[in-house]
Amino acid sequence: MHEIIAVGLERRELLAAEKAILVGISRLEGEGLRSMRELAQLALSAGAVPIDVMVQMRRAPDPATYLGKGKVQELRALRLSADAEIVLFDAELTPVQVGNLLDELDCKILDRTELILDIFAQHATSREGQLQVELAQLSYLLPRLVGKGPMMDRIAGGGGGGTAGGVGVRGPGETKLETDRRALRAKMSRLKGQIEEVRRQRAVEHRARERAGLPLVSLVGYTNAGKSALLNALVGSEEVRAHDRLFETLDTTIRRVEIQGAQLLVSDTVGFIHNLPKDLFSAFMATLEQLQQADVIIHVLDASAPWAGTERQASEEMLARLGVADKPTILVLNKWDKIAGTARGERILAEMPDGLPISATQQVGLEKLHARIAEAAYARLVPLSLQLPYDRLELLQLCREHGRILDTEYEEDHVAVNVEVNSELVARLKSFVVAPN
Ligand SMILES: Nc1nc2c(ncn2[C@@H]2O[C@H](COP(=O)(O)OP(=O)(O)OP(=O)(O)O)[C@@H](O)[C@H]2O)c(=O)[nH]1
Ligand SMILES: [Mg+2]
Repeated sequence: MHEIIAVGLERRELLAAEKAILVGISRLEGEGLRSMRELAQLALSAGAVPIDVMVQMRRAPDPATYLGKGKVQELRALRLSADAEIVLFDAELTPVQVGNLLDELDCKILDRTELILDIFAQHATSREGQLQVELAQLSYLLPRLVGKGPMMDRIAGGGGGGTAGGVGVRGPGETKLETDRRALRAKMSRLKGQIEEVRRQRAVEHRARERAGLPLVSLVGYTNAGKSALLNALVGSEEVRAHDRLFETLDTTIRRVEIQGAQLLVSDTVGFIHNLPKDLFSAFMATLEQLQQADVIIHVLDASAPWAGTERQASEEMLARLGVADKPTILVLNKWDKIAGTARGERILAEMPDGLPISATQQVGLEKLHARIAEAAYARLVPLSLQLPYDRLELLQLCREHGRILDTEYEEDHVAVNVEVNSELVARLKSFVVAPN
């Protein structure tokens, strides 16, 4: 646990953070390790410090109390002696379980979905992102509004954003008063209307981009894999926040990049996670829809993660659900600097021979990646040899915008160029094409 604490939070945040106990169940010895470790990372990303872990071996959760009765008493004692402010459950709890656990533990409790929702609420910066998160929070809350009062108190109050009040209180504002489901539904449909409005706006921007006719390369992958770091490496700047926290990026960023003499667009998107809560999936479907426009997908994998194979699989499942599994995809094995020359590195290479080892932060392997990107992005371009008269040089600019220029030679009465361009441009250039000899 110490290792995770050390990387996750800065000292200032550490001092202010709430102390959390993590709780899960597991069917086999050691089986829950990956999941509990991820829960610890989620806790840190939300601003809580995990101080203890309790995993009970059992086949299925207890319908009334999630853990068995005796274990709940043990948890209560642990909570008191460790002076923890919050208990985090590695599951989606039912309203009944929540009610009983609140009675027993007498402290704030959150389940995995609420924790993820809380991180999203903290990290959403765009108007659309904030609206989507609020909608997802309300969708999660609505079916849970049955009888038990505390559910409301757990999510209501913070009014969005900020750190006041601690983990799990950045719920939608006002809900405390709106104790009736009808009011919630009305609020949800208002939110949907607002989201529609923002999306219409974005569609306009999108068309503007399409007019530029540049190929779009989209970075996707598990949260914390290094997508934003790779975007920065490709752009050659530090524009996008890359941070060792889950769901650092929520809003899509698109940057123009020049790769091997060609202009293209690269987009960074929200990361994937195992068992993404259903409500968040539909909320972020919209943000991820732009993947359908991608010409090339770069699947960024943290090859140094102990569960890299599982993370790869989770991401591939997401890509399939989004209907983009058939697009040309480049698998990059990122953070290679951490495992180069190790047995694990060898194993990953053997398991994923299609993967390209790189390090986004150490700038290793990027040239090979450039070549792969250019190859994939320009597979659909048509090669032409042209002779352009000096009074038609504006066509060069057009070729640059809708393809790439391979070489140019300035002759006495014309410029001889070899280009690769979008098929739509071929007709306009027809009269300048030189027959290949
Ligand atoms: N050692 C090493 N660390 C890396 C590399 N690439 C990224 N990182 C680190 O991994 C962490 C996560 O990187 P991000 O770029 O924020 O990851 P992301 O995929 O954008 O994550 P989300 O936005 O949360 O989905 C940061 O602390 C990066 O500095 C790499 O090649 N090597
Ligand atoms: Mg990111």
